[in-house]
Amino acid sequence: MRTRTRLAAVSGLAAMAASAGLLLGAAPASAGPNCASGYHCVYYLGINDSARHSYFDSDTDFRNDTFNQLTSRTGGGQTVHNNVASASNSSTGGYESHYYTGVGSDWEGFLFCVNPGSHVDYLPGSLQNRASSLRLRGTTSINCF
Ligand SMILES: [Ca+2]
Repeated sequence: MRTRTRLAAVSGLAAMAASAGLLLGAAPASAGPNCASGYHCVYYLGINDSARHSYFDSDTDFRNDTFNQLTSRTGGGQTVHNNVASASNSSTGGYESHYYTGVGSDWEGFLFCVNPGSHVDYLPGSLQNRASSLRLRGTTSINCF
């Protein structure tokens, strides 16, 4: 009986070690503020005080999107196109969020990018209210927020 008990304890430890190894081996999840895991979020004004829209993938045209989350805040229901003031990146796949002034998949007019797990709360004035599309990219050498 004593031997059996000891074996159970040892295999329990092995299971714990195995699950710890799995956690370490998983791709790191990067959480930006006020943005659900896996999403690339934009805000009408500040990250914590305005309405939000969350993108799960690239989007070639912000003209058909609205700030449809946290809509009781400033900017709720407004179009996303030319109204982005802040951005947060909670990518779980390590994707950078790249924003452009152009509409369409030719990705014209690069504006700025946000690294996984990073954010920009109020873009510099010259970059505010200009984003029209979002492209998810893997790690680039471009200097992002
Ligand atoms: Ca769209």
